[in-house]
Amino acid sequence: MTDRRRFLRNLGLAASGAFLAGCDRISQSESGTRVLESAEWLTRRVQRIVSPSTALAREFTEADISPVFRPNGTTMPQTALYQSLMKNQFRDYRLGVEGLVERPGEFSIDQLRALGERTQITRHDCVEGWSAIGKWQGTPLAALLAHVGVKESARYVMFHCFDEWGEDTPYYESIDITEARHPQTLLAHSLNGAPLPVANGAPLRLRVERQLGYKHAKYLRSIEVVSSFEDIGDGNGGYWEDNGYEWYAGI
Ligand SMILES: Nc1nc2c(c(=O)[nH]1)N[C@H]1C(S)=C(S)[C@@H](COP(=O)(O)O)O[C@H]1N2
Ligand SMILES: [Mo]
Repeated sequence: MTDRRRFLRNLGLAASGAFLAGCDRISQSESGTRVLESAEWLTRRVQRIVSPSTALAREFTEADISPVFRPNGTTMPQTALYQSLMKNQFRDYRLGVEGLVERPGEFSIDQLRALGERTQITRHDCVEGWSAIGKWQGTPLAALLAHVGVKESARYVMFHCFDEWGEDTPYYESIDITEARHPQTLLAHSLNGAPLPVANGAPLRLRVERQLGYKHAKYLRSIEVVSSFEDIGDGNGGYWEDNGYEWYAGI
């Protein structure tokens, strides 16, 4: 853990401790959860102050690339739609773009590539305690958002995935608009110079380099620009968030 992360964590704990000490009854109630969430929100605000929203995640060299980029979570989506796209080498794949945008639409990988391209060698950190360094190539999400035109009321970008965890529960994730426009936030189509392997999220996945692995949604089906994610899934902004993980997973 870096000193900065430790500092932020302590600050988060101190803040929630201060709230809870004075509000024992609230901590037992439903609004107690909200107090804890506000501490997480505070951590994010402080992290933004300590490291500005434009700070880049560290980038590495070709020599640092891990021989194997370990796949994790879903490695082969079982849904009929995904299976049929895969049989055709994803030639019919289109990313849906919807929600609070001026020009919603569907984009092939080639259309996305025409909007812009970035390559970056970064380290992926999973909460389960492993890391891997890989070279990612893709379209900056900022370029796609500029192309479709984001409406004033937009606050978050949701990522809807092809794979399901349990019946009718697709994996999903979300980030805020600032993170979405960060230069290293990519819709990646390639890993280490080759099209994404299925195990790592083919044909398109998110890279959001300043956050933990579970934020990097694989198997992207569509993205949706929203003002709130209260009504999506269980309302916590992501599949793992609905199962207790933090929404802001800064490294
Ligand atoms: N759609 C989808 N995205 C996902 C997951 C998943 O199961 N499904 N797992 C997450 C987790 S916990 C991690 S660590 C990374 C793993 O990416 P990798 O398979 O390329 O290593 O993907 C993330 N994105
Ligand atoms: Mo992970």
